[in-house]
Amino acid sequence: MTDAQGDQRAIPAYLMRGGTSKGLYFLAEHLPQDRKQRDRVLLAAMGSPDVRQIDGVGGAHPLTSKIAVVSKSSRDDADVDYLFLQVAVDKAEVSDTQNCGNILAGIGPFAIETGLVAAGDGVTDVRIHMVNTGALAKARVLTPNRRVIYHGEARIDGVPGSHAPVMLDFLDVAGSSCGALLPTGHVIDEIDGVKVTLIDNGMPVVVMKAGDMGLSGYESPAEIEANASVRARVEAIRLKAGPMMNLGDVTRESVPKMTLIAPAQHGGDVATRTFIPHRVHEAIGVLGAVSVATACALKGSVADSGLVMTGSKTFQIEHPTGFFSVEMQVEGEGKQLKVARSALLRTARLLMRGEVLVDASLPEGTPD
Ligand code: NQM
Repeated sequence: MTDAQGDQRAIPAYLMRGGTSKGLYFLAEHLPQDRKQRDRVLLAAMGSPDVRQIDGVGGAHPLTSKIAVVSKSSRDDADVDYLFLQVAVDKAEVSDTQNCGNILAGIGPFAIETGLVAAGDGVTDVRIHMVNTGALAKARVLTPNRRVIYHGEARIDGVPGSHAPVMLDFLDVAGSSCGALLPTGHVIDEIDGVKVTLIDNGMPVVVMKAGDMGLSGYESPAEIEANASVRARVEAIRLKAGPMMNLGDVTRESVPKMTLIAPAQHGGDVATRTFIPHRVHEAIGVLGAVSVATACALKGSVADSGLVMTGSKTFQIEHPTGFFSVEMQVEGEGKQLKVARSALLRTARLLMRGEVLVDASLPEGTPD
């Protein structure tokens, strides 16, 4: 139940960093079930639409304007259901078309903190049903003395300092948005004269060479965002890729993501700059990195690493603020490539817990 505080409504919420993103985490029962009403509440909580999100808790960037809605799972093979919602910053839009592996990193700790999952002594595995795509993930959370800890020695690029590790394992994310790992059935397609690999290993991504856009691929996100002609060409390719990837008209959608690749500069496997899809990521999304790593393992793709993949390999994806490591286990090659598993390390931290306040005229939550 949510409480009215004078003319404001107080809704229990946690503010958490998940990987390199940040957002509000809610128990589903504290939000209206009706989608339109829920979205009105979330827009108000984040302060959208407004480029500064000044009247809400959003951070004025897509990476800090994110929502997790969590409940006990309806599935036998999962502990919790996690619905991810992207709240647009400058538009009154809330989208459930994409998943988010960064916010996913906070789901295990949140589920334990809120009592949805009982903490084990030492380590707790939380099985997460990712409602947006129907896929499953497993998060391994450190729980010495049956308490979540956040401090530790794990470092991820894009986040200062070190924290407790959250290991994420994906078993069945291939084709989870587009119906197939290679939605067009091809390893390479051509759009507007540019060779692209259209791939979905948990996130629909268009992989293409930065050189084909007239870029080195080592520019900063700000430099790329300032280049109006590159932005327009990338967006034109994205709009054509959407229907080819079984995503329909993607004009108002946050997928597919657009990853420009270049030869690795710092000893990794590939350098990346990723449009998500209009701002350029300061790093790279989690499932976005998994999809790019898969393209690297895919013989004949635009990102083909030239390595003969047998069993498992850890791919080092370079991005504007460092590296993203993805451990992949694959079988077969080219169009026959099958992904057995992908795993990676994230960290998360509970930043604040309490109530987020919205206008009391906005709808109330609906307890089960
Ligand atoms: O790809 C940004 C992020 C993401 C998504 C985006 C993500 C993922 O960094 O799984 O994590 O691509 O919108 O949070």
